[in-house]
Amino acid sequence: MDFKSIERKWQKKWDETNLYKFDPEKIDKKRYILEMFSYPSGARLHVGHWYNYGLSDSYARFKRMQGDEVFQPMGFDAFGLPAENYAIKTGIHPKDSTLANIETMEHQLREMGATFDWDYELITCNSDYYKWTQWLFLKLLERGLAYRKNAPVNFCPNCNTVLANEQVIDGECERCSTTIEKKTLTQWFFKITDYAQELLDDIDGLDWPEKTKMMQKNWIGRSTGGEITFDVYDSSLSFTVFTTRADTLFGCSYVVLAPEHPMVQEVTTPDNIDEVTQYISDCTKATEIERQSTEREKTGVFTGSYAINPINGEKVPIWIADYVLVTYGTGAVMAVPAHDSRDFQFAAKFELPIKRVISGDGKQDDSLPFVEHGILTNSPGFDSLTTEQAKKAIIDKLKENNKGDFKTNFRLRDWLVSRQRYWGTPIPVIHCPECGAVPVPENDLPVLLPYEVDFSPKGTSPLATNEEFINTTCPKCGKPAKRDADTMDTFVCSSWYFLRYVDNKNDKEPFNKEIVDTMLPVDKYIGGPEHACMHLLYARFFTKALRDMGLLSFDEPFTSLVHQGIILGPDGNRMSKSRGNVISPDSYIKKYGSDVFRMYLGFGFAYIEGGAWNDDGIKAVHRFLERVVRIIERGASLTPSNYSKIKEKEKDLLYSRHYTIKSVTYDIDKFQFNTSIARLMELVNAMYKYLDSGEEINVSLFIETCKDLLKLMAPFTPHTCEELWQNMGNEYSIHNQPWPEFDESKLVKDTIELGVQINSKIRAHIEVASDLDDDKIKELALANEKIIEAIGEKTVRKVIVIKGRLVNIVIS
Ligand code: ANZ
Ligand code: ZN
Repeated sequence: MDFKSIERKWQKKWDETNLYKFDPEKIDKKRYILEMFSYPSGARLHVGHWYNYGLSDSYARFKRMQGDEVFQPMGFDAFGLPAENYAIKTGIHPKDSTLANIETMEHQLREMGATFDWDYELITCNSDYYKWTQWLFLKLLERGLAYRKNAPVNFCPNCNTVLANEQVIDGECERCSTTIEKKTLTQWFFKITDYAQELLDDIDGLDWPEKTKMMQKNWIGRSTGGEITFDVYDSSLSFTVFTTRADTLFGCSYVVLAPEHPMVQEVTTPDNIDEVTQYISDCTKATEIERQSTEREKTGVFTGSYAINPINGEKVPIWIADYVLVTYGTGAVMAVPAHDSRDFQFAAKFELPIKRVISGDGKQDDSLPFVEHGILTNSPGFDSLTTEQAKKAIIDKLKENNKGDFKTNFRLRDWLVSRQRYWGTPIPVIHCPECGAVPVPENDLPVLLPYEVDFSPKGTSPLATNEEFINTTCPKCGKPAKRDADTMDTFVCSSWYFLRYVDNKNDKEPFNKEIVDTMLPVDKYIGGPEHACMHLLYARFFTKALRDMGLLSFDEPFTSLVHQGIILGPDGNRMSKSRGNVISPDSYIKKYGSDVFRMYLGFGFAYIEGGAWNDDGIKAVHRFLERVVRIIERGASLTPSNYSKIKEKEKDLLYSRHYTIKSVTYDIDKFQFNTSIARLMELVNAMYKYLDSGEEINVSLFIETCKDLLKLMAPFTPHTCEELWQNMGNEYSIHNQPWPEFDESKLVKDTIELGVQINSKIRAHIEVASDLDDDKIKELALANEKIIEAIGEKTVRKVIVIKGRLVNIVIS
């Protein structure tokens, strides 16, 4: 059979008969299956696309046959840097290149023969979508969840743009590897930190990979401790430190302010001002990650001032050091060198006192900080308390004098959403010299992204160069005003698209509440693990914020999540043009057809793991499909007979059939496509064995087995199975057939094979009736020739039967 030639025919028929249209009437059976938003890149679909979309479509097809009303939409996350960078390089407008790319991608996705319902397509760079992104921005603004502040930002001088912390890898731009600079700009933020606790609490209830849940928890980074206030000696100033180890307060031998701490100038004495100023200007380059590294050589300067330890009145020096971050806690720490590694390194370098206050039961080594919990010592009034007890007792004591309190901190920061770039959703705010930042009235949405813009990088927002766009009037006072020239981070577009899919044509609101409440949460979300901490967290935040605005009534967007693995190049490295290890699916599809290619991707890799590309198995899959074609042809040509008695041989076939149904059903559900396909291959072997046994055939049994085989294969090779199904004379469409059920009673074998071990080493196999009792089994095992020989002169001490598996004979 020419697998390639039947594809178009069936795709057309599926389209014409609306086979995969989602039917909202069957809402009680809905199953929302979603692959993470795809970026319309210029190249043709690569192996990764096929792997992600092809196999998650197989899962969707399986669920459909199980009777679910599957909702599987497709769309494009169409704004973003790559298109803009491409435009800067080639002069081709981002809109033109993006829309062209989308068209090619749509076309190729259709050729895959997937069940996407294109009526629900979304394209985020179209104004009917980004109008609602702007609307949601205004809602967040209204709720105080969007705000503007001056912030030190990561600036890439090459891309000429601000980057999120996550886009900075080892101090370099994730895209172009240029060293990042710090710059202060007024930026828009979303207040995701308001939801830190709930985002953390709800993780445990999600059916997500454990590793991803752990990463997200660490990213949110809750830490409980206390805030302690130190007065500056001989001054009216005071500052507060955050600590998770209040129990070590007696061991504090100096305090540190971050170089950016607002009090630095005030506490620095005239003698020290030059040195401090020099130090601050030197340390603007390091990233936060570098600054916190224990590997890095510690740096710092003394301010000339002292602070008072509130627990014992001791005078301790105030230092400035960049290992303390202004963005975490209070931007100041109490340093306890005896019990903290970074403080220890710092104290060693600057010869500051190291005072031990936690005893480690002799476990400590004086040349190293003791960072574990233990028993307090050198802490008058608190000695012999445990770390846990003292953390509470010391804060309680400080609380009496208003010098401390309990405090929980999160690592999570507010989400910086403004980008000084062109190709994104314009921020719907107008800046008026009189009225300040004024939201664009809802009726004036969308704020259209103008087409004619000079987007070559100049270090300022490209939109500011378009006079017509930027100049407007204030909606409040009517005087001349300017539009916000920034656009939104594209993660904003992808934080709510799963809500828009279900009601994508709504022009009155972003989505209808009743529709989202019945269609969501997404039942199965499939995508790469690289999104663990950004997209997945942002989408969860949006869902919770919109819930609190009354726009929807569930708490979490994605009930169940699966990460697919990555197909690497044949050399085991990530595929990339520069490495020259990119595998294109095109030639394979041309040669074998999309069914063979899809089934091979399912068979050749463990879906969740992925692996290096290797096409050894693709011929085997092709041969397998040809074997299937032949056996179905033979089955269809058998003349029906009256013969229907179930004989021994047929029991084997029945067993194989039901065993395959059971395994495939279980395995596809777990995204274990490779093992599912291996079981299908075994079933086909069993079918040949039966047909070629030379005995009379139970035709109706055989035909039923053929039908089940095709149904079980239909999710992987949809075109081929449709064709063969028709060739057998069955009614259109195989994809509307119910998924086969297995019969547990057929899985009980009359006879079973048991391994016979001597001293735990397998020596022989015996075939016994499956209901034989243990004594008879022992007798048979001991009567086996190989066993008699192996025992030889030795004495049998014990014979143990392990039900259904083996017999172990202990000899000595
Ligand atoms: C005294 C102390 C003694 C500390 C000790 C630790 C061990 P997590 O768990 O990450 O929340 N710290 C607080 N604010 C900081 C900042 N802005 N920059 C750098 N370090 C900061 O860590 C909390 C601990 O990190 C705090 O507890 C503080 O050092 C430090 F034996 O206070 B600790
Ligand atoms: Zn105004």
